[in-house]
Amino acid sequence: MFPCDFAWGAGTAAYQIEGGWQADGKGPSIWDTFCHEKKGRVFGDQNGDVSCNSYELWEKDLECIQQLGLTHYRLSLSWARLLPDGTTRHVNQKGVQYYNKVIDGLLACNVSPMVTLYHFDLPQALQDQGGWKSPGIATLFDSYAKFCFQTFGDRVKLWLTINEPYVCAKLGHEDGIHAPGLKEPGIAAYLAGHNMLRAHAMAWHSYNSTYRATQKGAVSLAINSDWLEPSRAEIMRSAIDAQSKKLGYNGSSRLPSFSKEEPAILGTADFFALNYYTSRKVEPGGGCGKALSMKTDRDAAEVLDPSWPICGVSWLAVVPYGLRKLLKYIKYTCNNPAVYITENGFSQVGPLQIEDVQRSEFYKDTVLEVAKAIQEDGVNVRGYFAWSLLDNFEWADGFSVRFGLFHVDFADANRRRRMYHSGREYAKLISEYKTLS
Ligand code: PNW
Repeated sequence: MFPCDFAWGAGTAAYQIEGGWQADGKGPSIWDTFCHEKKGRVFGDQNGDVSCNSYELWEKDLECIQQLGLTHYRLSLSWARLLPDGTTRHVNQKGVQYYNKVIDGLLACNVSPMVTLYHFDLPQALQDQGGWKSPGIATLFDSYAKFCFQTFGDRVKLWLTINEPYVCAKLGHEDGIHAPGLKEPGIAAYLAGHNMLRAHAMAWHSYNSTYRATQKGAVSLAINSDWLEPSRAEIMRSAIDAQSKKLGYNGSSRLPSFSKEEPAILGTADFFALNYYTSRKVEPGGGCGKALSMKTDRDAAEVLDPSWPICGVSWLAVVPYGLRKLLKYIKYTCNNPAVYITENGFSQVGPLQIEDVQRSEFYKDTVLEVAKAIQEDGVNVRGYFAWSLLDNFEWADGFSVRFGLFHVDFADANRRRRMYHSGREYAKLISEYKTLS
């Protein structure tokens, strides 16, 4: 049912699991600052200072990966661990050694790494110069990317430049609930998003021209998308321009155009990397009149179908069939690309349940939808990565929301990892499908 080289994976991100926030010369990132600077931003004023302590316990993570029988593991690099001030002027060799150990450890167990260069944790030194709002960030990101391709690209063949530019732009620059905590509605998120796409494209071109021939890998960026069922068409460019006109703004000063740069931006993805969690019904309306904001520009309301069960966090309605519909949509609108589902998961809140039957059912149902997308719809799905390998620091929700296939005891000095029932279920699915294919 699945191609024999299908990637069966699970994912994590540096700030969410590593800890070691000041270890061995690492520089501060915007998430260190965001958590430490002010109370009331993160559930229980928690932070990722130690988290799963994967900086020291990475071998334990390798054991978890092997217990699941994964063929692939998605991890992210901490930019500030490698380049403490964000630039290649100073390289932290201890950081390089750490990721070398992890990557070599994975390969020794026959597990292929998929590496994300940026998963929400900008070096604070670069935020101090304007961060993603500043056009110069694209060149700095490109230097960082080239450094990583040069250093790890002999062994890493699947790269993601930026994780979820939308979430980073909107939650970090419009809503202010993620680092860097900016609340500049209708302005900063578009600029940040624009610059993230420029940064991604520059890094892709660097890989394409300098590293592809020898390293033979593939580079993309991870796009999060819900499955939305629209009741009318909406184009971002024209919607923002129309709204700007109404409010007396110049549209392209809010959403910059790529016109001059377009040839350099288009086509800079070697595969489609999709993070899928949930679905929504969409109705017209939902703007807030005169206020400048993404919500007003969009003027569409997202509603939950009452028949969809909500799991853990309020935004996460469980709709496995939405993934199949979205995959089919991607096949037809994006010219049948190779697709990796780089994140998909189901969270748990409240009292710990190791026998998490509901989450086990979720993985079974979802993997079946992926199988149907491949078999019946002919979508070129190349891999599936569960989010997440471990319970970890779930951003503004701290440790109150658990996405792991393994439970992590954050009260235990050794951060004991224990497989959930859903972990066993996922391992079973992988081994069954592997024998079938
Ligand atoms: C993704 N939302 O982020 C991230 O890539 C992961 O780091 C994170 O742990 C995972 O999803 C689970 O949340 C999201 O509010 C953060 O809609 C927020 C949202 C969606 C995705």
